[in-house]
Amino acid sequence: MSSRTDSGRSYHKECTGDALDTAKDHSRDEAITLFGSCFCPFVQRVWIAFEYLGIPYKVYEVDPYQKPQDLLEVSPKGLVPGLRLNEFNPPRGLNESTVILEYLQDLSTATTSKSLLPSVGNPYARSLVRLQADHVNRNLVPAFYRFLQAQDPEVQATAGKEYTATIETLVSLLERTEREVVEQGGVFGDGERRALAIGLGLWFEGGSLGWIDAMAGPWLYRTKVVLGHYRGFKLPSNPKLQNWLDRLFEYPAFKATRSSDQLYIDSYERYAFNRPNTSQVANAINSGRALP
Ligand SMILES: N[C@@H](CCC(=O)N[C@@H](CS)C(=O)NCC(=O)O)C(=O)O
Repeated sequence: MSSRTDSGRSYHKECTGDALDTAKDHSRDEAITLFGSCFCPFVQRVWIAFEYLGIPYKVYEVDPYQKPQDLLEVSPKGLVPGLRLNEFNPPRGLNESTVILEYLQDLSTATTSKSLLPSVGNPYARSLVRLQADHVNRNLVPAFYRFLQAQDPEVQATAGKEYTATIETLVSLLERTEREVVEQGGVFGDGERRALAIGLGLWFEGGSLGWIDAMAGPWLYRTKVVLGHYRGFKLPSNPKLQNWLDRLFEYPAFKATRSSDQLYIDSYERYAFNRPNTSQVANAINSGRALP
C-alpha cells in the first residue's frame, strides 16, 4: 500500500538508532570533521567509507537547508557532505560525496591496507567498478528522485518502471564484473576467488565492502524503506540481488550509519508529495536539470 496523505512531517535533524550510537562515538575533535545530516544518502556514502576504512573522524550534524556559515566554508553550495580538514592552518574544506570518497580511498591507500577498490594492479577491474558507479550517479540516483517526486499516477507508473530498469542495469554490470574479473579463465579455489573479488563488494558472497556498496547502498536502502512506504515499490525479484542487499544492509560499516526506518519515512515525506522548494536536488528534478 502506498501512503497518500501529506501529514506535513519534516526532515529529522539528529540521527537515531545505530547511527546515533556511531555519531556519539565520534563526537570528539579529530583531524577530519564530517559535516553531515542524518537523512542524507550522499552523506551516508562517505560515512560508510570512514567506518569501513577506519579513518578517524568527528561527526558534526548540520541542517543543510539553513546553510550555516561553517558549512558554507567547507561546501560552497551549502550541501552535505562536507569535510573540514583540521590539520591545515587555517583548516581546508572538501565537498562532493564522490570526490570525498576518492579522498578517503587515497588516504587509506597511504595509511592502511583496506581498500574499497580492486588493486591498482588490476586496472580493468577498477574500471568495471567505476562503470557501475557512473551508472548509479548518472541514472539510478536521478531515477530514484523522479519516481519519488512523481505525483500523477501514470507518471509514477512510468517512473517506477524506469527506476526498476536502472536497478536491472546495475545488476547486469555486477554480473559482467563477476564474469570478467572472477569467473573468467576456468575453475578457481575459494581462496583465489576471494582474492580476485577484493574491492568488488558484497555482491560476492564472502567478499567485503566495496566501492559500489558505498556508492549505491544508501539509495538502495531508501528504496526498500521509502519507496516501499510511499510508492508500494518492490525490488525486482532476483535472489542474487536480494542476497546482496541483505548482506549489505547488515554489514557493520553500513549498519553503523543507519538511522531508524521511521526517520527516513518522515524525512522523505517532503519528496514524496513534491512540496515546493524541498531541496536543490528536488528542484533540479522538477526542472529537468542535472543534480547539484
Ligand atoms: N552532489 C552532492 C549532492 C549533495 C546533496 O544534495 N545533499 C543534500 C542533502 S541529501 C543537501 O545538502 N541539500 C541541501 C539543499 O538542497 O539546499 C554530493 O554528491 O555530495
